[in-house]
Amino acid sequence: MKKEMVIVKFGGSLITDKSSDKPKINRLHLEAIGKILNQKNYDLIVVHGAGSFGHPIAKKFGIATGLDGSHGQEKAIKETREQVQELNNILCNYMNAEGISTASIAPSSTMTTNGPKEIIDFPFELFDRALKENKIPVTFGDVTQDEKQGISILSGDILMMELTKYYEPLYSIFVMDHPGVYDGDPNNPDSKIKSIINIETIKNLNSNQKGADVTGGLVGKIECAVEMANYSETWITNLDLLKGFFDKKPLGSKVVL
Ligand code: IP8
Repeated sequence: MKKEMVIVKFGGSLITDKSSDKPKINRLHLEAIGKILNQKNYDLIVVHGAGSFGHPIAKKFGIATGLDGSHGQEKAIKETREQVQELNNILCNYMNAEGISTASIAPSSTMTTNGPKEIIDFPFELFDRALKENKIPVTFGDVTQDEKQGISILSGDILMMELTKYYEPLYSIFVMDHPGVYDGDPNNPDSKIKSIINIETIKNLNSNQKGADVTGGLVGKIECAVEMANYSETWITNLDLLKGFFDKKPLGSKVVL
């Protein structure tokens, strides 16, 4: 019997120390991910963000707004690609250490974009092939060749959206460093996780949880997630709650239309 599918994105704020201006991993979370993903009941696709691998340098050299022709930016593009690839290697190694086979799919060498929100000819065949070989495809936010602006930053959130539209998985899950979206300031102990969120939630987001980064932070994520809710049960949750999804006990903030 064909297995049901789950697509998971690990946010950069979860797998790295996002407050660091240099690449720095969160080893405890990476170890935990390897252990949680070691299950046999579902086909999985993994996407991850960049956190401190990618965002600081991309911001400094204005990579999100396209090529500026400077030598400095050219070097920074190369370095950003190396950093996100390195993070991908690290995550795959933690998964491999648990006996999970992975197939890394780097957007910078397999995808072209038309602006940061549109992928031209998404290479689904690479994902299908990996799944057929019983490997988990692992893709990530990256710097792509871009038809409109020369280069673009393709967020893992856009990858999540395209993969979800195509595969229509049982669950599409954004795993963050918080157990969902708060109804107020995440630093205020009285704030509670909203069990249901929709596009209106964006209007009332607390500025402390918007988390502006080069790809739009939580606002961009919720926009993608609402679109995804047309195709899959879509959630924002944290690592502690992720295990429950594999027992069909989802928890966190459910995204609805
Ligand atoms: O963290 C960003 O991906 P995201 C990728 O998924 C780069 O938005 C290169 C900053």
